[in-house]
Amino acid sequence: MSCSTAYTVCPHDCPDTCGCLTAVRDGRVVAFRGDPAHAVTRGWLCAKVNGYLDLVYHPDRLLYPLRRVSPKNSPGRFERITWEQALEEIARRWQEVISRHGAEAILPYSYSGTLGLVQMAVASARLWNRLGASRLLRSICGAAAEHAVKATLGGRFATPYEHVADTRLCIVWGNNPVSTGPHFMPFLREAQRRGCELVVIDPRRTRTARGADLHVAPRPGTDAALALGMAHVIVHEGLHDPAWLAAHTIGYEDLRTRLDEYPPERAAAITGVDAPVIVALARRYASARPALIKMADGINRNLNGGQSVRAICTLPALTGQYGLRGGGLAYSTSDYLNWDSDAVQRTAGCPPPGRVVNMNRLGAALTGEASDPPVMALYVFGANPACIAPNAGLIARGLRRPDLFTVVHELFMTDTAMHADIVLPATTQLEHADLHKAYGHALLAYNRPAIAPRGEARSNWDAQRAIAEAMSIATPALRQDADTVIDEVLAATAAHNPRLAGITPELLRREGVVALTLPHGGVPFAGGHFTTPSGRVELRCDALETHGMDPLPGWRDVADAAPSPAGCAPHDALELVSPAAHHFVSSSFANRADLARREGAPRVEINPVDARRLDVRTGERVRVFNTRGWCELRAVVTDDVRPGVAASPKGWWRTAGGGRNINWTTPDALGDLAGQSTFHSNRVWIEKADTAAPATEPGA
Ligand SMILES: Nc1nc2c(c(=O)[nH]1)N[C@H]1C(S)=C(S)[C@@H](COP(=O)(O)OP(=O)(O)OC[C@H]3O[C@@H](n4cnc5c(=O)[nH]c(N)nc54)[C@H](O)[C@@H]3O)O[C@H]1N2
Ligand SMILES: Nc1nc2c(c(=O)[nH]1)N[C@H]1C(S)=C(S)[C@@H](COP(=O)(O)OP(=O)(O)OC[C@H]3O[C@@H](n4cnc5c(=O)[nH]c(N)nc54)[C@H](O)[C@@H]3O)O[C@H]1N2
Ligand SMILES: [Mo]
Repeated sequence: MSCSTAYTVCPHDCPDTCGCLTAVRDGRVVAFRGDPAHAVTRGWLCAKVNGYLDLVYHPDRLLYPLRRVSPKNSPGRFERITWEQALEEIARRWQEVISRHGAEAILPYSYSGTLGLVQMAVASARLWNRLGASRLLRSICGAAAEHAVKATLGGRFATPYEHVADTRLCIVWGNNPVSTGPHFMPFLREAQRRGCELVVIDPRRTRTARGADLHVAPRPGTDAALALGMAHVIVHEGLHDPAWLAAHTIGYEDLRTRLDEYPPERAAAITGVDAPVIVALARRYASARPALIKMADGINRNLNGGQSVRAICTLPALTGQYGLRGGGLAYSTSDYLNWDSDAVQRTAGCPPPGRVVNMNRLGAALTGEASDPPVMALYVFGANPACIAPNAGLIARGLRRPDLFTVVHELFMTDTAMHADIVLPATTQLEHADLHKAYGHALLAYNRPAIAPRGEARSNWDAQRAIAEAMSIATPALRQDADTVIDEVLAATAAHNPRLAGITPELLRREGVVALTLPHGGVPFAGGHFTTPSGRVELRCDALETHGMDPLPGWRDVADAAPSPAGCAPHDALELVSPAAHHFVSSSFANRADLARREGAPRVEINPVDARRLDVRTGERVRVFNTRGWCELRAVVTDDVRPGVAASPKGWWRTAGGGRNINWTTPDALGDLAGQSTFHSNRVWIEKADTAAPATEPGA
């Protein structure tokens, strides 16, 4: 009998990036738990990952390569093949595509099944650069917020969770950490015990909002007006910090002029939040020190997302709160450590970079928007676009193209894998090596493979190396194993990032988790230092003009531009947000029976006022639709959403909802900055499901 414990890291898309201890006996994992010594995990795991072994040993795991034996526009039926057969077919089909259409006709599509350096970052880069394939614009999640924060502050640096105990007022703005970053919560609760007030700004009463002193529910996409309304009050009542503004910002005079457009009454009319609430919140925020604004990416997934974030970023500047321990802005820690791009990409000797395809336009790209050349081969890994990407009905239509050669590398037969020509089995995190930085904290952790790959599963990187070999690509960058990649990228990054001082591969492999070295005890922007071109907070940011954006924060009256369906009045539409489900991560885990049971049937929440008008009661089946598509869901009548707004959590596979899910309705229009997805700028109509289905929509 052999026993051992491996240090592993939760690879999922979550700011917490937990450290885990994995006990193995005779080649099988017998215990999996949170690392008690990890400063954020502190010994406990969330509802989803606590049962991670149910995912690793799930009876539905794909264990062998499969080849499609049914036509593309019919339900997928597959036969088992060997890796040699799969690799031979992929190499042959890609060579054909390259010789007829060029390498840009190959599109790799991946996102956040794992966030590791090797299995995500390097696996999304090297092979595709070498081929000269199309490049994917990775804009489905937080592109606009990222750009807005970088333009305004210079980088994503955030107040550490540990400092939140000192916070006196916390505004959680369009973020639901009870579900989406649960390890933040004990730190916030500690602050609340010490008297910190909690305000949650969200169109929906979330689990986080339930624990708040004040829940403010604006209409989706109006946060810029709310923030500028608060800024108006702060400046007009002299609650701002002129000395700090003079020393550390540019564009304050211009911003002040802009604020004239946002008196509380106008902000109220735009947001649907009463003017006295805006005034009181502004006064409260400006008088609390330290005050922290905590946000994530949910707030940016609409047509105004970039400007919403820009406007919010002005508030800690107006009150001089950047650089204050426990104050300022907690968005993301991503820019403490950016992997050396050359070491990740290894573009030397590669063909010219391929064209860029915005991942939010996948359905459009597959059905004609990408025409020169058309997309003829798709390689999907660590992503489930047929379920979780916008306008999913159009994606399904594209995936049904008989002339499209689709390879999906997956753990499970997902909605996307069902459309594949070749399915390759992937390893879970316990079966491969990787290195993980985090976006919620500044700890770096090494994931040691705890067990051998199940069946014939291979990691993303191993599968791609095998494809390179099958294509006779001999470049050394595609020969290295995962640990060699880690060592090389770490060394190249350490050469120019002092935060890695003293952190060696040996240390990481020995300790599992190591803290980056941050100056000023980890207080971001201490001393008022910003890494923008001006070295200051750019309240006015001229660089944004090159993105076609107003250099000053502002609100635009824009909405889902899709026409109303025949017979539907525009004023009967509801604005639908589709936020995170508590028990899934995007569509990951939604096939675990225990978690699906706890999350309940796919649902849409509507306010009693709208429910009366629609004659709908809790538990009834309703059809949610617009001109993009429709799906059927269970109605939940609740005042958790404001009148005129509906909410349907993301993540259920279409098999759970009669062949479709909420993404059959979500828009593939792009936001105001960085090609951002706009899931929450979604106008839908709702009716009881016993009437006939609408006849025309792309996914039909
Ligand atoms: N349990 C769980 N955890 C997750 C995920 C998951 O799916 N499930 N997903 C992971 C991923 S990929 C990400 S990016 C993060 C996201 O983390 P969050 O941003 O916290 O998650 P979301 O639920 O997408 O959005 C947060 C809130 O924004 C609200 N919202 C939507 N539109 C607006 C708006 O216009 N204004 C305001 N003020 N609020 C708005 C929604 O109602 C929602 O409650 O979470 C990660 N963690
Ligand atoms: N309606 C709506 N839709 C949304 C959002 C929203 O707010 N509303 N949010 C969007 C956001 S924020 C995001 S980040 C995206 C996420 O979109 P995706 O990144 O597509 O996320 P998942 O649905 O979790 O799909 C990840 C897949 O990777 C697989 N996987 C896990 N580990 C591995 C591995 O090591 N190798 C391989 N090959 N596969 C693996 C999992 O089984 C899973 O099927 O969803 C977006 N979708
Ligand atoms: Mo995300």
